[in-house]
Order: sequence, then C-alpha cells, then structure tokens
Amino acid sequence: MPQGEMKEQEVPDAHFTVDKQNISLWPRDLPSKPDLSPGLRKPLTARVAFICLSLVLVTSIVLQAVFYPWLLGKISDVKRDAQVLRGHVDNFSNLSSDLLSKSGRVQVAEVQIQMVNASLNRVQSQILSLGAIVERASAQIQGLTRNWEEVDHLNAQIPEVKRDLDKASALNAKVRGLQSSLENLSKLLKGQNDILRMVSQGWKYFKENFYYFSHTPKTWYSAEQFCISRKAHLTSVTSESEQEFLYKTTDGLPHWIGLTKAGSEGNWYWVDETPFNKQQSGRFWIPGEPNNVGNNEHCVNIRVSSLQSWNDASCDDKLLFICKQPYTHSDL
Ligand SMILES: [Ca+2]
Repeated sequence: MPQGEMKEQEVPDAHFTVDKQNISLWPRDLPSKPDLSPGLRKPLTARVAFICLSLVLVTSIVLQAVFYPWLLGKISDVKRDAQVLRGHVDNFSNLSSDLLSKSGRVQVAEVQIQMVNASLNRVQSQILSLGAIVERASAQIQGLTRNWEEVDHLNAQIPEVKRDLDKASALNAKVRGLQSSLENLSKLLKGQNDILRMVSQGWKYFKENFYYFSHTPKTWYSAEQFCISRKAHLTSVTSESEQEFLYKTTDGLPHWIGLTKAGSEGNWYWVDETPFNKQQSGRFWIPGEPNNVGNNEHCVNIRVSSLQSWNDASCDDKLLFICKQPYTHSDL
C-alpha cells in the first residue's frame, strides 16, 4: 500500500511492516530485532485494530452505499414477487373453487352426454327408419314419374278427346231431340191406339170426346146408369159444332141427352155437371119447346136432324141415348 509505504518512510520506527516484508518477500539478512517493550506494543495493536475497524467500517459504509439501493431494489422485487405470488395464490384459490364448480358441471355434463348419446341412438334409429321411408318414397316417386309421363301423354290427347266430346255432346243433343220426338210419337200412337180401341167398341170420336150411340132404347135414368157403367154420362152439348155432330149422327131418331131438371126446382142442368148456359142453349130447342106437356117432361132428347132439335119429354119414355166420355190424356 503506497500510503503505508509513505508512512513507513516518514516514520522510520515503523519496523513492523519492514520486518514483515523482509520475512515474506525479500529474504535478507535478518536485521537485528529491536527490543520492543510491552509498553510500545499496546498502542500499535490498538492502532492496527483501529485501522482494521476503520477499514471494516469504511468497507461496510461503501458496501452499504453500493448495495443499499440494490437491496432496496431487491426488497421491492421481493415484495412485488410476493404480491405476484399472492396473486397466484388467490388465483389458485379461485381456480380451486372453479375446479370444484367445474367438477360438478363436468358431472352434469357427463349426464347430459349420456342423454345426448341416448338421443343420438334414437336419432340414428330414426335415421335408419327415415332411410327406409326415403327408399320407399323414391320408389313411389319413380312410379309417379311414370304415371306423370302417362298423364302427359293423356294431356296431349285431351284436345282430340275434347273435340270428340263436343261431337258426342252434339250427337247426344240430337239423340235427346229424337228421343223426345219418339216419346211424343209414342204418346200420339198410344192416343191413336186408345181411340182405335174405343172406336172398335162402338164409340165415335169428336173433338176430344168419345160418344156412344146406343142401339137399345132405355128410360132416361137407365140410360144414364148404362153410361156410368162405361165411365161416361149422358151427353152434354156445349157448342154448335157438337150439336151439329150429334143431330147428324142420330139421323132423326130420338136420343136421350144429359139435360134434365129432375130433382131440381125446375132448373135445367147437365148430368155430367157441365154448367148449363141457358142463353146459348136456347137456339137448340125445337121451336115451341120445352113445353113440359102434362107438367111431366123433365128430360131432354134430340128428336130431329136439325140444329133446333131438342124436346122435353117424360123421363120414363124409352128412347135411344148418347153417352159421352171425355178423352183423357192420362199418359201425357
Ligand atoms: Ca116437349
């Protein structure tokens, strides 16, 4: 140490250092050791101790000066690390509680997974059945496609069919018309047949009525009974043409007709309930008739071949007679 050396040169009696160097580094002839007394050695020891303590103190101060900031930094680092560690511990605690809750959730999730698996199994079986259904549907679609092609083919034929239908409809209308004509003809023929049948039985046809001119004389009442048995009555006369037909057919032979006042209070009436028109019928009486001879002439006959041919006579006289039956178109 230079300072030590300088102090050695300034202070010649500092033999301790010189003596020590001579021993360890430069072996020389040993100087003769001064005879140090114990009184001198004590201050020297104290100084050495002081120096050493100073050195230690300085070193300590230097070290403190050097390392104190470093230590402060370290302490703050440690604190920070402690805080970080505490944070980790807290996080770990939270993580632990999370793990517990998540463990419960995991169990729930396992149950749910089992349920989902069961559902998946069901879905799988449903998918299989759906596959079968799809196959059947596919087959049906193919069949429908073929049917559709047939429908298209038929659709193409529709216009032609429609024309045929129109023709058929027109023909049908004609057929209906013909059928109606046939029905009318049939009815006409049936009417003709009825007329022929009645004519064959001795009846005469005139303007929608059949007339029967008897061959046997009867009283007026018996004659009416005969006509009733033939679904007829003694004839009424309601027009000049009918009167003409009757008197011409009787050809002058007296015939009972259905006009009488028997059972009434002197009023003429038609036995077939045709209303009696006294004014229009007045022209059919023989002039001077009805004269009611003997106050006993209550029935009327056609006596002569003339428009004025009516005569009142006794109802008990036996005369030929005329029945009248209206031609009923029962089948029309
Ligand atoms: Ca008379």
